[in-house]
Amino acid sequence: MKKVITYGTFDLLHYGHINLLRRAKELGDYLIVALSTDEFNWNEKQKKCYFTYEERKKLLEAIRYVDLVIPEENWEQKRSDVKEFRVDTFVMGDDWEGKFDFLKDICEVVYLPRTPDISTTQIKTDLGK
Ligand code: C2G
Repeated sequence: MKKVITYGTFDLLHYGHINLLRRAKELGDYLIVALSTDEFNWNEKQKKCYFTYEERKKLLEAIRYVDLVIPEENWEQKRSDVKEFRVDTFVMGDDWEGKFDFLKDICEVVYLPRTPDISTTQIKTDLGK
């Protein structure tokens, strides 16, 4: 069974996220999503999520492409996650191009093109108008 992992905040879930998850799942048989906790988002990414971790987790678990959701609590856990879950392929959108190449000694690293013209920031901006 080929296992794939990806990481993210996935707040205000939108079709760009779904496109990423669908393509990530197409690279294997089992997709793990490491979901950024509220603390990690605020302390490390200065992101204040609209939905809590538990709410975002429920949304992701309802997606047909997602097999398991685990918490992302720090930047350093990727290597141990890949080893612990015996992951074959690490996937991120290409806004992260090159940033996780250090994992190439233990798994395949794939950067997928982002879906254009959609982002949580844009949604918040548009709704604020
Ligand atoms: N994404 C995409 N197209 C968009 C928006 C997002 O393909 N229009 C992808 C991103 O490239 C990322 C995933 O969807 O791979 C989740 O996006 P975010 O929730 O913004 O994740 P991010 O804050 O980049 O967190 O340790 C890694 C970080 O947790 C990544």
